[in-house]
Amino acid sequence: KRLKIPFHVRASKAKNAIASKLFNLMESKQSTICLAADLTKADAVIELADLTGPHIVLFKTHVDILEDFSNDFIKRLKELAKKHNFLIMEDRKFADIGNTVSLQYEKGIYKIAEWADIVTVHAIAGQSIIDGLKNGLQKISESRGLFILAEMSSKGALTIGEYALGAVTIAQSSDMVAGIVCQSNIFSNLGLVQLTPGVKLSQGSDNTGQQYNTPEFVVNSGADLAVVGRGIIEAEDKLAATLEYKEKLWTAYLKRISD
Ligand code: BMP
Repeated sequence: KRLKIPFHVRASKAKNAIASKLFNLMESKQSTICLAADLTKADAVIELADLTGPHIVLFKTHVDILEDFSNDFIKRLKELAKKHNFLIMEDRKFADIGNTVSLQYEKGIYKIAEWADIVTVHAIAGQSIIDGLKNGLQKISESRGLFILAEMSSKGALTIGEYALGAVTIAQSSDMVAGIVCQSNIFSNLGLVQLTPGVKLSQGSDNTGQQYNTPEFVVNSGADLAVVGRGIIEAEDKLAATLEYKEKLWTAYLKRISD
């Protein structure tokens, strides 16, 4: 049923403010792209954000792969997020006990809580990880959201069966959760966003276990937002590639809600 409901209706069902914002952004930009900016130089990430920003809704970072991370990088990225109206997700995949993730979220070099609208979280440690992350937000006044990983895209992933269902239960337990990272239609809550990685124009795999499905396939498997990384960042013309994914994903979404 969730798959048939348009994003603007689901925006009003979301308990998390960031989830609601994502649904509205998808609708207004007619884009369901979460761009995986897996580049290792700050300038290259900034350039990519400026180029693709108007056509994406979520910019996904792995700040720990940057060779020249600085506070200035965050300042520039935040400026572009405002200019082009996209949100920022640090794909940190927190996975420790509450006290540790609270420190990892708020402290250290990256101070993720200060700038990331969204972070990703493994469910392995149980429900208490969400309380830990909440602790890391005591000095933050802006809205924040979490995406809980329920299923991974890689070959042989252990995120199956009971584990995946348990992750969905955890995701539904807190209004801090904006959505679920998964490969299939495993939840029915209208107010949560399904984020699906492993997306390329043709099905296949890379040589380190990543498995790819097409835009149409992932949308029919419940993806609301599709993570595209190398499909765009390794394209000769990154803007043209972004527009092609945007169009294919949006067409599949329109077909999904109308069929
Ligand atoms: P690519 O499209 O280049 O394969 O990139 C996929 C991105 O999504 C990577 O940044 C990876 O960390 C992330 N990801 C994934 O591939 N599978 C998952 O199950 C969860 C992820 O966050």
